[in-house]
Amino acid sequence: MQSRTKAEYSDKEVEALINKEHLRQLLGLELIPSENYVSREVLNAMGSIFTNKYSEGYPGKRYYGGQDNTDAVEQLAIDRAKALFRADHANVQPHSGAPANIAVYQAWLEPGDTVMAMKLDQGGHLTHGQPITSSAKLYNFVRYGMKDVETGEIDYDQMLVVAKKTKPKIILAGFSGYPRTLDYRKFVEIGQQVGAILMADMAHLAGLIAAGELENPLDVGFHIMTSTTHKTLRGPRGGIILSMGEVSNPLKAPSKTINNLPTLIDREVFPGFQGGPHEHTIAAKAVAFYEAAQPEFKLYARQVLANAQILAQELMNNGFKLVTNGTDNHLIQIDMMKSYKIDGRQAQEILDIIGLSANCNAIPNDQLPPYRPSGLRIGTPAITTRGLKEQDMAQIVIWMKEAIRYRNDRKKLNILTKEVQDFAKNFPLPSDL
Ligand code: DSN
Repeated sequence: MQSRTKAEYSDKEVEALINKEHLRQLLGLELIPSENYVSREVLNAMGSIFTNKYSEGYPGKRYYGGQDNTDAVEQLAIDRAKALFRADHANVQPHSGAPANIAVYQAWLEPGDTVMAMKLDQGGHLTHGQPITSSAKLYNFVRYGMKDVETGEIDYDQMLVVAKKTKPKIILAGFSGYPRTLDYRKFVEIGQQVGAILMADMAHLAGLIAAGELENPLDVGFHIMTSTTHKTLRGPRGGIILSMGEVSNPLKAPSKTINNLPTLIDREVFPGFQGGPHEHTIAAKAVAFYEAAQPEFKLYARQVLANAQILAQELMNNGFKLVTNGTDNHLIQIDMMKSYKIDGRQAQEILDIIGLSANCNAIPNDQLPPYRPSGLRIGTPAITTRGLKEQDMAQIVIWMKEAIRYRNDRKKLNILTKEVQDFAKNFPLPSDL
């Protein structure tokens, strides 16, 4: 298929690589749960001439001239994000999820303060205090985790015990690898008992929350929600910070109160942590927020969840051992060692050969190292955008199983690759439509 967004470049090397990547995306199926395919409108806004403009500051309070249009587009993104997530304030400038999380930590914490976050092998993200990160060097991270790895239920009693002992300033709900539902109300209760603010990192779930298919932590007492904009939300690569409280002039330092969180965060994003915002990305975020508010997006989110249910069931029917034995959201963690006695990286590489893209991931109590862990993480946001439905999930599992079984048989892998390509071609990339 010819790409509608295909451009001619005098730089033939870059042109060739873009075309090859287009073909890889078109002929394969994206199962990485943090990835998605954007619309042509999002892609065009990203490639718009807003990229030419510097706009340090916030709408109406910039340090450079010529800001009529950047002000308007950023304000549009802010207003749409607030409406979508029922937040008092939105900062749409973070370049991605990691800067968004760091800006929140810096807005509220002093060096040495404690943050309570999910155990990293149970789904917590790098920016939730992985020892090698800058945040872990500045702040003290303590952990909560599952009571039972077979169900994924969080041990809230133990969480309260640890919170009372360690007095965290922030309790963080969120993950990049946990397939179950968090009880946000229990987080709020614990936070209230120990005087912590409640922060949700909803990078993975934001689109499903925007669509009203999953609960919004801000509706039940959370103070802050960070997210990337490119996962289930299906926007450009970027970040946002939503918060509750009063919005005041970011040029004046406010006192450190919960009510002032929006302003504390604004000041920490700029000038605290970032310089010029990327207004072309902010324009694309505005488009994505518009798209996420449409009725079709609700149907999309529903289908993501329905596909994940069937995919999980098909995997289990075919001998794959899933962490927590299923999923409540869009992502699935497979224990590849228990399933087929290969590690997650081997599985990822085998699937890559036939055009199924997945990623290896640590699983609870993993005995293997992070670069070669036992788990394989897959999910349904991207394939659902391509148009795959419940009836297609069984076929994906058959390809996965066959690829693993015939991993040393090049001829068989070639046949599987052709099958995946012939199938995938029927589901164009949305930016090609
Ligand atoms: N890299 C993202 C993910 O795959 O979940 C998290 O930032």
